[in-house]
Amino acid sequence: MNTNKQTAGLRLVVVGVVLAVVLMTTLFHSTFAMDKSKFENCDQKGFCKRLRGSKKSSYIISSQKVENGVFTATLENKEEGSTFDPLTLVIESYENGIFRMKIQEKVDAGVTLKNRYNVKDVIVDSVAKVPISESKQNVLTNGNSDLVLENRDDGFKITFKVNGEDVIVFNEKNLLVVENVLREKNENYDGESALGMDFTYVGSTNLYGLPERAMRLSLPPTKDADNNILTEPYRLYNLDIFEYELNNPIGLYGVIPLLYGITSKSAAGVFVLNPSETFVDIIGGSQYSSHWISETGVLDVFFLPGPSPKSIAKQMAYLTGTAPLPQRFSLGHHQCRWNYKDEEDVRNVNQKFDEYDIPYDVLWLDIEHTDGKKYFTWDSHTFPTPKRMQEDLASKGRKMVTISDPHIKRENGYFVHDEATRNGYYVKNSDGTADYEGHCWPGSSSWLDYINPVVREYYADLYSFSKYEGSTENLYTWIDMNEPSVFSGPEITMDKNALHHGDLRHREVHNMYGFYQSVATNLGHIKRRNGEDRPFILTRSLFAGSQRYVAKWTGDNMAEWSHLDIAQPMILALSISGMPFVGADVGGFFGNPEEELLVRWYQVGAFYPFFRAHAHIETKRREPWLFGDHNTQLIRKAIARRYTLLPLYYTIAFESMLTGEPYVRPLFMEYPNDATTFNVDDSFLVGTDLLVKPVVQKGASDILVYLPRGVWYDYETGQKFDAGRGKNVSIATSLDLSIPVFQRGGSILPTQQRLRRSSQQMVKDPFTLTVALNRKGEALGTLYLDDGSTFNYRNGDYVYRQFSFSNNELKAVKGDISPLILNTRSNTVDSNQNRKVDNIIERIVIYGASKPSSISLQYASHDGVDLLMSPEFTFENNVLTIRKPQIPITADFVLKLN
Ligand code: MIG
Repeated sequence: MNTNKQTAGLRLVVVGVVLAVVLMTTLFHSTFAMDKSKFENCDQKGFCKRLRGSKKSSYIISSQKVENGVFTATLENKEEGSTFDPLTLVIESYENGIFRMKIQEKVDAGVTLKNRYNVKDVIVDSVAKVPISESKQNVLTNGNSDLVLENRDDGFKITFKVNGEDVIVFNEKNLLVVENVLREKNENYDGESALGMDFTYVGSTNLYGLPERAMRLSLPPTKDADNNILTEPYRLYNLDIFEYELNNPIGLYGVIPLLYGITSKSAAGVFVLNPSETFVDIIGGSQYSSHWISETGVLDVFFLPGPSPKSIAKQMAYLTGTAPLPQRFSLGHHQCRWNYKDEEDVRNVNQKFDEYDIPYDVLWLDIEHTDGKKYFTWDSHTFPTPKRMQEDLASKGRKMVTISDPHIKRENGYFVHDEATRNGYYVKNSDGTADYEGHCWPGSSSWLDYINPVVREYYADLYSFSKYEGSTENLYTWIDMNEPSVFSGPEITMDKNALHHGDLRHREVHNMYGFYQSVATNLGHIKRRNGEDRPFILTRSLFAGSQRYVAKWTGDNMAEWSHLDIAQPMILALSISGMPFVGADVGGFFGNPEEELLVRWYQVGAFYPFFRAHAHIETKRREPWLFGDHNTQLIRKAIARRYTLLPLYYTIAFESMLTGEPYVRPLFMEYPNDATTFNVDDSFLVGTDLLVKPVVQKGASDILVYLPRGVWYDYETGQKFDAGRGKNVSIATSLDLSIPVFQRGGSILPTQQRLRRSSQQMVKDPFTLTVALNRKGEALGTLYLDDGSTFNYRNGDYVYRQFSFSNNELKAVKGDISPLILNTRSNTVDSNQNRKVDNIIERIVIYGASKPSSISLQYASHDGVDLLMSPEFTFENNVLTIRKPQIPITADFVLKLN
């Protein structure tokens, strides 16, 4: 053997490795860019290219009639010999002033329409139709809102009117196209079945919705008023985009096809029920329009009348359901990483949290915990005793989550693969002759066809304790890669011609694949304990309606300040579109955050509805104690803040289940008459009462915060800010001061101030009420309590308290849930509360009161004895603190400032 050659070879290898490392580091750090060559744009898609051009129709409405409360008509193209075939228009109506419009090919007697796919399982059963009548000629009304039909010279338009004002015009631009699936292919027509339509948002230049993408909340136009192209259209196609780019209209993992516009007088929108690939142009000008182009499916549109952004949220929830009350622990702090290596690692991390006295509720295991990426198995070397591991966590009141992806390893002997193969549960290839195969984490894989209800039942049963060996009641689930992500597929997803149950092509249901995995996983969690406890599932992909089954996070962000910044509008876009339980990876998934960024991220993340730290497998370890004592303390403080606010988050989540309002929301949702709020997406409200201003800039020493009208108080110090009719204030900030958080004057917040290891250990802790008075000296608040995990609240096993302050008196009474209930047909909560709890109120803090000379407190004790006392208080820096009133939380009381 020639040693020289060997050394030379070795040297070459070394040089090669060094080069590769340098190259990878530069790639990793400087470009961090998505690989655009992998993804297609509108021009590369036949249907989008055809319809994005100025293809205009000139349909007019004919043979219209209202029968049995339903409007039908024919749309005929005015041009003779037109390639636009006649269409059928059907309009129905639901409660709350919602209209639904469907347009399809007109079918002559004797001809059957090749079925276009009508979406199932998104619209809830509890919706109720309202008959339409014609109030005047060409005016359809549902008693709440109107549609005005008009035939112009160049085509029809339909104007949606709310409170007598025009809000949305359908087909103003004559972009209606329904490519006729009945027609033969010829040189002009390739037999596709694309849909096009346009909506004009009267008087609005602020359009919101269309998640998910890494964009600001108020969506900028993609075309100018003269139809010149500015950017790619917004894309609605669930994709796993590696290292996604900011401010790119391409769609990420999830889709909710809602787009609404607001003015200072109104809000109105459209929800387009179509899960096929869709592009949306926003056309600029003095009022914006949207042009929707879908590859296939049914043209099926819901007109939402608003008239406020909050009522749009409620109308979406009315149609697609609200998010159920989550497990209380899931509102706590989650610790994740790709990957905790083994049981020893888990034990250590768990123990360190206790050592550093940092609360957390859930430890997460990523794909490496499995045996060769075979989900529902464990790597027997690294995780030999998974039950014991979970029980160990449970002994501290903590839970575990494991990941379960929808790709199934094609390995004989792997029970899931064997069963799926035997029973035909996989998605099929395009000619239906074999199971669809692709490449993913485990290598060669196939995908369960969740569109099939039988497969959903099967998959649900995989979560049973007997099938999922090593799982316990304390184990919950994370579903990832469910766009679906297929490494070898076109645009990293499934072949559009792959065949699903019911002869559906993948293109027809693409955006609902993750939705159906969510449905099945949720069902599995319900079934495994016969409905004893509430599921907790996190998903990456979603569609409208997913909020009924899962929580959602925003996927693979980066450890960069710009990603900390964009997380707010991303979370808000999902929140206003019906998905309230959302969060972004704290710390940033790719890359290594500098210490300041990490601390800032915890300070904001502690206010996300879903609060989880996560990191890529190639990043440095970043548990909170690895950045020096001081930073550990700052992170601990941020997390502790979340835990003190858990009663508030839990109360908001309960109310959201009934009202359909999001957990966190943009300022414009609460202050829709203040046009300054329309472009504010770098701060947010928790419920209605906390205004959070993230610090997303390195080295910031002060920061401008827009406070809407009224009075606000620094949440920590009680310092008062009179915002008049709304103004910017400059606030000092530093890592030590944390981020600015304000409490709204007029609110009462329930908190628990004792720091514990996990949420479960706070159950018996006493409460602090923080009362912040408005200009009139008034305030309102609520508190919801239950066992934190079961469905027993349905039978009244809960406590819902209402607190109010006026005329120098703070009163507590039983809360009334009835005004919260969005739809009585879907309400499952008994209004009679019968839960017994022993918690007390240990402190009441009042912002905005003057110093009283004395305080009297009156309430009935447990055994009905009327108690009268004068609790101690202090008054410092304009903050009144009532010490140890020790009132039972369920007692009605009156506390009077004399
Ligand atoms: O392609 O399971 O977004 O959170 O850690 C990567 C490994 C697959 C993507 C998820 C991320 C998770 C990772 N997964």
